Amino acid sequence: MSEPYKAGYVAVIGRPNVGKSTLINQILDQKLAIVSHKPQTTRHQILAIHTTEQSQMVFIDTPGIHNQKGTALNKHLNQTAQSSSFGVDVVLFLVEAMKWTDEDKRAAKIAQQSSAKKILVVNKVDKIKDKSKMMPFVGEITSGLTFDSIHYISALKNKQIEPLLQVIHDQLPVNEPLFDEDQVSDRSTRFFVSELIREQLMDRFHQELPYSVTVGVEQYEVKGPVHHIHAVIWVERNNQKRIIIGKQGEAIKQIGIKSRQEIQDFVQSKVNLKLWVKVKSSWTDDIRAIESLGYTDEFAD
Ligand SMILES: Nc1nc2c(ncn2[C@@H]2O[C@H](COP(=O)(O)OP(=O)(O)OP(=O)(O)O)[C@@H](O)[C@H]2O)c(=O)[nH]1
Ligand SMILES: [Mg+2]
Repeated sequence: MSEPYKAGYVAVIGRPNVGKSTLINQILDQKLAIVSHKPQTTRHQILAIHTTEQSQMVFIDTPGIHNQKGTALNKHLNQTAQSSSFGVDVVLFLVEAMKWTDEDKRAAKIAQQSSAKKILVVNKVDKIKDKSKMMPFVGEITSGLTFDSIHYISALKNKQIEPLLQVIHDQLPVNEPLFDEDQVSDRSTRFFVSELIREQLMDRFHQELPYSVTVGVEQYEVKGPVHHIHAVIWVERNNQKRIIIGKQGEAIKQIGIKSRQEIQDFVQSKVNLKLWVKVKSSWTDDIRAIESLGYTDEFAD
């Protein structure tokens, strides 16, 4: 007799930069969640749906849990991460091998409050030469905490992911699939396009630009084999706009080229991308900004 089908929600939580999004992309074998070396890359909760013959795992990628106070955005990020650990079947609590910070402790506390099955996932083990140090490390961080199992993986190098998936499978309830089997996310293509552009911005300007930079897709048209996309990069000040545009538009040009490549990979079609940079507070110069800064990266082979 075949095993009954299983399906459920799996929240992936941990402090910024531990590799949550990298792990989810690796499991789905698709770049759904943007990744960067800078903490607090993920800003939105994203569902990533992994469907096989045996089960459907609905992963929830969350913003890293952090200790920074202040802005509404920061508070919102923590709340998003926290709320996603409730009402799920499994919590994957990610830590980085040999690193245990106050932010990890905070995230651990949130993980522990969930009534779900809890799996401790020690990521980035590829960075550790002397693996014998790992046992005492895990002993230290788990004191006072309870986990249903512990796994050592390298999300980046795709190591030990299969055994982890097996354990997640074991913990899921017997259930019909929750989503269509060909659906990979709850987010629209527009959303992913804006995220891929934001990833390029984070990559290039991680020192200069604040987290408040956002990207909006204003127009998305599929004409024949080509996707025509207009997107706006929103900044708060004119000097930020100047940075993104760069000398003679060189910076925005590079952002456009790289973003277009990423978007083409994602939509599996040719893309014609137009980018604009706009300052949120000065609506008045928008029209002129559009005209003077409009940049077309013509699709080339
Ligand atoms: N060496 C190594 N690096 C990794 C591994 N997993 C992730 N990284 C790197 O760690 C950095 C952060 O990865 P992300 O997946 O963006 O981390 P995150 O937990 O989603 O971060 P936030 O979205 O900011 O909370 C990136 O530079 C990844 O390439 C791993 O297994 N080994
Ligand atoms: Mg992330």
